[in-house]
Amino acid sequence: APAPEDDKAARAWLLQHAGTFDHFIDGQWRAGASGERFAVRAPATGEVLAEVAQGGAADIDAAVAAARAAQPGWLAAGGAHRARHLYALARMVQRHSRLFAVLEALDNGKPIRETRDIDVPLVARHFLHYAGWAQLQETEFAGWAPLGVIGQIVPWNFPLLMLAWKVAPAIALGNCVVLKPAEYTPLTALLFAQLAAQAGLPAGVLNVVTGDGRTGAELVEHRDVDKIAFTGSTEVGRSIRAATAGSGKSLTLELGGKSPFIVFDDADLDGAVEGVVDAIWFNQGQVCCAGSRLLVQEGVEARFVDKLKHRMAQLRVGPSLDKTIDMGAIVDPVQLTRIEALIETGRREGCEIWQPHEVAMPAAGGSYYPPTLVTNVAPSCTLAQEEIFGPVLTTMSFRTPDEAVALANNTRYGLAASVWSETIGRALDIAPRLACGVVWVNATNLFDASVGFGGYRESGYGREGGREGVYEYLKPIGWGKGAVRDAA
Ligand code: TXE
Repeated sequence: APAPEDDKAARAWLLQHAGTFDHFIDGQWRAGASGERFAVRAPATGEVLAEVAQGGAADIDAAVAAARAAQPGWLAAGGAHRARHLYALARMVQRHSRLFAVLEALDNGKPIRETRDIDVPLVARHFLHYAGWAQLQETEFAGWAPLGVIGQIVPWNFPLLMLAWKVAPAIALGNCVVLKPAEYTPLTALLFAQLAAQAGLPAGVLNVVTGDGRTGAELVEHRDVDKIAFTGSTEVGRSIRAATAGSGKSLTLELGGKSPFIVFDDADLDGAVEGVVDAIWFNQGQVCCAGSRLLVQEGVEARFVDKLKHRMAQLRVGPSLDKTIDMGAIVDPVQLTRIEALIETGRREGCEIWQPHEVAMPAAGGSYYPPTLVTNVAPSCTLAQEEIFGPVLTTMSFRTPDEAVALANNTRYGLAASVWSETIGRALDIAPRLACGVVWVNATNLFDASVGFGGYRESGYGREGGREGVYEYLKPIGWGKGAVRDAA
């Protein structure tokens, strides 16, 4: 087996800071006003990686002031100038891709193969994509102006990628940002901010304030923030919506999901099995659009479930820097407990829980959960309705396409869906009937910076990526010549 990924560079960066991190405000490290810090752990082992500042109102205030002060100059410099900075950020990520990939894997617990091959390349891709839009700003968006200061709150499942989804369009279009990373995984955002400053990004354009939900709430409530962009739980999304109502702040919410994975009897079953692996065991199922509800057409259900169980038995669970693993650790013991509690509820409600005994769990220390298949699921039971956000797949069967659509739409969420059939007409017929923002046909988890991503219903609203993502960071101001510049 190949040796585990070398973590020397990531360890050296942590050591440079003596494992202790301040906020990154106005182009420099700034000690938190309260002096309070919290520990950030590696989910694979439980080891403390760093102590990070717990931000409060004074820190948020300083960061918002820095963003406000920087914004007019950042806008006035023009789209072509901002594009050069975004290209430089993309190159910076590419140059340090190994360091980012290892640090992300350490901090989040996900497999190094995922951070190396998916997260980090997509981060660079987002900055490249929005550099293009920055260059077009004055010609394509003459009647539009940036919003100003943007508060961005991101989750822990794709810490660096969610930073890119939010920061790239915001700063490309002349806004300045205060970013609040998730408390479990703040390290790659701090590294990004530091390297961005070294790559010449002007002070104040991107500020990072670390902390937990209280820090996020301070950012949401700050009077001088023009927009909040949030990705996280539906529950917190709801509280942010209430807190911003009537404040004049713009808001986009990317929240939870319970996405269906629909397999028709004429599907390429082996291909669909690989699709399921990607849909629910990628990032241990901690994915907002995870295909967590398998719906299989009756005639092939038994055969499909057999194939799937066989494949599940081959999955490898292990520490994040092991290059041979398919699944890493759950981000935090709190999340692990949530998953275990939901499974217990499922058992009580009569669901059957299956876990392959062939899959060995790593020795104690980290937070691991095995790949899990749930059968005998009633459409109304907890495991069919609640987002589990773990490596747990529920299965149900359907007879007709209409029944598949009804089952698929029978949740309060509406983020994504995946449809598998060799009859393309059938797949394309049901795709628009699925109440969700993204539908993949004979594929799953395809993301690109050029395509808008987002949900309906309790999965939130607004789109990230592509042209739709541009409009999330602009406001219409009329069509006068030079309107963008006048708005500054
Ligand atoms: O999310 P939170 P948690 C879902 C998933 C998961 C559950 C709980 O089901 O099991 O949420 O995860 C910040 N004002 N998703 O508790 O709390 C917080 O500090 C402002 C789905 O970790 O929503 C972090 O930066 N901000 C999801 C971010 O919100 C607040 C990804 C997300 O944390 C805040 C993550 C407040 N009052 C969890 N409270 C997805 N859709 O991808 C917390 N935060």
